[in-house]
Amino acid sequence: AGWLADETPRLDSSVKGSAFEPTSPRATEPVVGPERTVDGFAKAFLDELNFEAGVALKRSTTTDQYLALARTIRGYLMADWLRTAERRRQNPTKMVGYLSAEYLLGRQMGNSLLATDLGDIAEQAMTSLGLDFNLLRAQEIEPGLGNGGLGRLAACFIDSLASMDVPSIGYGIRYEYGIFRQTFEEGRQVEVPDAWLSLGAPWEFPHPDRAVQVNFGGTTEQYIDGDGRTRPRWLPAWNVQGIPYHYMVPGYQNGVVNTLRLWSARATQEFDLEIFNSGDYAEAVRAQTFAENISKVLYPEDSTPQGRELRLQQQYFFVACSLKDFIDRTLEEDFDLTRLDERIIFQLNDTHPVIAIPEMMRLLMDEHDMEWAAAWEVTSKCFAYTCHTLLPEALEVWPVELMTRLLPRHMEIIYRINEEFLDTVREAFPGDELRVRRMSVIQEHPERAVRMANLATVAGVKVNGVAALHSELLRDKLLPDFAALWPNKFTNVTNGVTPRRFIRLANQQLSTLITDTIGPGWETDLERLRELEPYADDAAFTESFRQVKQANKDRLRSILSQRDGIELPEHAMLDVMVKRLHEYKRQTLKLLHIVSMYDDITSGRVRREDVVPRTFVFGAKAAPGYFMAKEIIFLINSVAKTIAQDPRVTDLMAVAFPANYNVTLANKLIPAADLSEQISLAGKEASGTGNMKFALNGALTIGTDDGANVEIRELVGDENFFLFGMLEPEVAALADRGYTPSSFYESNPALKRAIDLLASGHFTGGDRSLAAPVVDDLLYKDRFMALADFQSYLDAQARVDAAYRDVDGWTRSAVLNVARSGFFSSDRSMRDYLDRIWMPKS
Ligand code: GPW
Repeated sequence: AGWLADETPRLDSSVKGSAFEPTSPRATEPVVGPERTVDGFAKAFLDELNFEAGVALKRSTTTDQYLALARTIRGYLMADWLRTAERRRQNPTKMVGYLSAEYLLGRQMGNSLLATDLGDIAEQAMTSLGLDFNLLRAQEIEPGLGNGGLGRLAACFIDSLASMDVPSIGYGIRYEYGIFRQTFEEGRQVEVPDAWLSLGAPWEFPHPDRAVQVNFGGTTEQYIDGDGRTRPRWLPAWNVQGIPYHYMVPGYQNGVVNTLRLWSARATQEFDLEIFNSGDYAEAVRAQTFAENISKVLYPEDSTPQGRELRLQQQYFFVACSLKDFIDRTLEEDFDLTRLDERIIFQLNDTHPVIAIPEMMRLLMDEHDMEWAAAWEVTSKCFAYTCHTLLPEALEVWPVELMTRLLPRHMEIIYRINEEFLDTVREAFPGDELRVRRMSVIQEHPERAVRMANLATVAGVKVNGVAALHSELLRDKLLPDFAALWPNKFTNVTNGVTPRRFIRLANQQLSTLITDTIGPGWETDLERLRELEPYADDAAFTESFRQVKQANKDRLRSILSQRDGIELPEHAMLDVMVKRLHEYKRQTLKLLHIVSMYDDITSGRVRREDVVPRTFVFGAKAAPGYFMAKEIIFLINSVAKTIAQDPRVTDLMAVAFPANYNVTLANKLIPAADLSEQISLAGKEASGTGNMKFALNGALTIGTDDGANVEIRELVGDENFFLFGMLEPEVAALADRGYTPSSFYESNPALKRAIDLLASGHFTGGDRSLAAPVVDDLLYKDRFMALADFQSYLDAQARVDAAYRDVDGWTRSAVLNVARSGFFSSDRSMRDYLDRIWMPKS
């Protein structure tokens, strides 16, 4: 048996002996972590604190203690990590390479404790040392290396891949600054840099020894190679180094620890040499900064790429590092690259990493001597593409001018891919030049640019959308020409979320209730939640279920009080809308409902005793350059403040907008929610994943027939879901007829009252101009048809009120939401990717 071979016993409490025994020769000795006892943990912790950090316990700060605790926990994962890597090396099989510009990981400590099942031991060890475990846990700044749904999906997927022991590796960028921290000043969003590394980075392992060089710019030329063949080559103008940082991705209590490899940019020797030679010290340091800018900051635009040069540099940077890393380090030295597809499938998380396709061609041809046809043969088997949107403004295009300047060789390759592809199109559809133009990888207007989605579709083995409806629209409306050419290329994989983080960690009490009721094991077999169905009518169970919800609400109230100084009423329906601020998601529709309810109460139109008290919670970041989104945030905050100061309504409604919604806050908010708001215009939200988290935590959804809402409703049942709004075909028909929002305003008195009240300045200190940007847009543009869906939304909210008054009926529905949402585990998503894309049987 080799080092750390499979038969090495797993570490568990039965492993005897000190962790700190000198190791015998590494060829035979397993890596042994610290002992799984309270004393063993405390000793390991003190060793970290004293000998690694060089701090005495009684002199140590909370930060010192947090860092030592983190390093102690990761010490317990180390043996499994090394063993997993070695097992994979011994038995090379096809791997999944997940390429994503974003990973919105959330805090690492809780997840690592759950994966190792060390929570109790760690807590007792800290207590035995006189330390406050929860205070230490609260120190962690979550790695916010993503914007929203797309980045969080990547984090859920790598969690599932590890929990299912799928050979896989995640590749991405180690941004020095993640998504900005949101603060409010006078109700307006102000962004603060997210210096998440400033406390130290106990979860990462830098490997400067494994740096990779990445080239940029310059020109290409033809040259005669040793065999007398004319070949192209790239003469780059500058380069940077990529330093890999490894993160552990532990599976759920299964002894597997996968790797997430994030790249950080650093100036190369050449930069340093220039420093030396030029004698211009300041200029040389500037050059260094230039190189390091590449991984400096996450672009905060969600679904609206700005087409910035630095962004393309980031994309190429991490993809070039990753492919080189895989080919040079992961494959055996003599591996035959014409069989590369037997070792890897790269999943492209949207178009951000699509430059990997020409990069793979370049590597195979220019660096590994392959001919075009052979290189294409294998490249076109190594990538699959996931699309996460339908919004035209979200589709990435890169100007040819920029692409040529930054990546001249790649531009040549893209042209050639396109030529051969368009030949195929012309063959299949002779004489159809309009079709050729629509399908071309190069768009001509408004400027010549590379359509990254087309490139991904041409090269990908499969193209998938992220929910059933989305995949259908993707195939039939966004890429119909491609579907006509390659009908079998298109498939669906409905998104999912990890039950480890979003049920076990976020909702411990519900988890305990579930385990007490159906036994353990549901965390990795989430369809087992079905076994809860019979308990929807069980008095004892539903009573406990209600108590759990109330406890989660109480916890949230105390968190919001401490975190934001927000005081919420104890007993009110908790109505939550948390997601990025985007017009298509329609936070304004929610706001119109709130204003309408306020107006009903203050005008006496409804009797106070008929009102179901509600607390509305928003969480949303706006892209810093997205004007309308920021105006909407301001207006929500204005309404919240006015309502809080109006004694006519404070006992019946409250609006809370805690700043800086992130994964950490999501974990506190979602378990407390009664009502989940999923109200995008039908056809615009590709999937949504928050919607799944709420259902799994026993919130009922009010939602449109959009994204994964469709599947949630099918599964939980119509009677346990509040559907409203136009269906996608109705939306399309209305858009074709021509949509005039003002006609809805004119003909609907309730809508008119709500809009007039917003416009009046009532919520903005009497200043009408402050509400005007949002109100005028709604009245005269309303691209996402909020006014058209308003009445239907109001009617659905009335049904929500009625249902909520029936405590037993509501609880029953909530239980059924949990019981019937097991499908939305990201483990199931991974199974679908394996079956339909990565390892298809046929
Ligand atoms: F525009 N999504 C996101 F498609 O969070 F690229 N950021 C993005 O930039 C894009 C999509 C992009 C989201 C979708 O809006 C959401 O519906 C989906 O659930 C999520 O990606 C994961 O698939």
